[in-house]
Amino acid sequence: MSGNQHPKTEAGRNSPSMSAEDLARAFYDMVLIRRFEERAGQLYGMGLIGGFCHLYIGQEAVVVGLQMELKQGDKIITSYRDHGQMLAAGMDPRGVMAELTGREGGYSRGKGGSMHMFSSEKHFYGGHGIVGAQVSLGIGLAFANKYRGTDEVSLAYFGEGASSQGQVYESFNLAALHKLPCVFVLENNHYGMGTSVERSSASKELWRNGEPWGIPGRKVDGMDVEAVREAAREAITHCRQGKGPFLLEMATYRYRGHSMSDPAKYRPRSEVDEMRKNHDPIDRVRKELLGMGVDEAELKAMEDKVRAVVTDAADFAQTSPEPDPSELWTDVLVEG
Ligand SMILES: Cc1ncc(C[n+]2csc(CCOP(=O)(O)OP(=O)(O)O)c2C)c(N)n1
Ligand SMILES: [Mg+2]
Repeated sequence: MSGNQHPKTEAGRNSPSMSAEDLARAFYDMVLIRRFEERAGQLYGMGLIGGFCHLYIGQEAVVVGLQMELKQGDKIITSYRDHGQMLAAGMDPRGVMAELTGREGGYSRGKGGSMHMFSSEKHFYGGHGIVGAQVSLGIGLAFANKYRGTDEVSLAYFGEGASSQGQVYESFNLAALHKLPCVFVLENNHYGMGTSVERSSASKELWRNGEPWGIPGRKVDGMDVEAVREAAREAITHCRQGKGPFLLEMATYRYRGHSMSDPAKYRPRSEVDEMRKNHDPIDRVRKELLGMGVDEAELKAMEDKVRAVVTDAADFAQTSPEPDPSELWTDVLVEG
């Protein structure tokens, strides 16, 4: 298994492996997700966002590193913890934020909310609230790639909690049987709601969960965007070459609660603080860029730009009108 051939991945890679230009791009994209999510949290607190809302803060390096290896036409599908994927795919922060506030300018015209947004233009297929369901849909997307004779790949993101769902294994079987170009991205943030992975999974090496079907796997430090990108290259190349699926276990961490209501009693505050202080993916890249001689002012300029983008998105999300009541009758039925 290729996981055994990469003993360095969890312990750390030879750094830096990206150019300053690429690192700066990753920095910008991660800061955008972080600030967007912080603002969404504020709007939620102000009562402007209703329903479920799951923030991606802490996990930014996973999606940004993977996205850097994708090309036009590659497809992405994920769970309800989906804002980071949307922004990394290049969806408009205005449309995403306005969907959160339930406004007309949102991606689903205010009718889907946090968990139900799509963009066929950016090949983003949601946003799914049923734990594990997106994995089966993800291999469907991969099947379409193959059926159409393209070399496009599909990324199916899911959590370590979802990784114990039966349909994930059915998907592994079909994907391996038909050699579907699907990268299974298992985001191990160590908790499924309030249950730690130690308490929910008998398998302790999740990257090996595809072994019975011959699916190669690799464990990756998901707090390190460069390590993520390196692993993404290997997995995506494997899929593009028609060799079938690949499983990446991303060791990551969410700083905030599972959703906006979370008792936070299942882990000590010190554990969260330790991750924030010593393993933050944005701090890591900031240090690397400064070490490469990039000016502090350049980083500040990028952060200012992000702030402006997020403020603009939040303003739009509060001024875009609420959907007209007649919208209740649109997009609910597709006539055959
Ligand atoms: C089929 C199904 N079972 C249970 C739930 C309730 N539920 C919502 S999120 C969640 C935890 C999933 O954890 P994980 O897969 O680790 O993803 P994370 O939230 O950490 O990103 C559960 C059990 C659900 N939405 N769907
Ligand atoms: Mg989890």
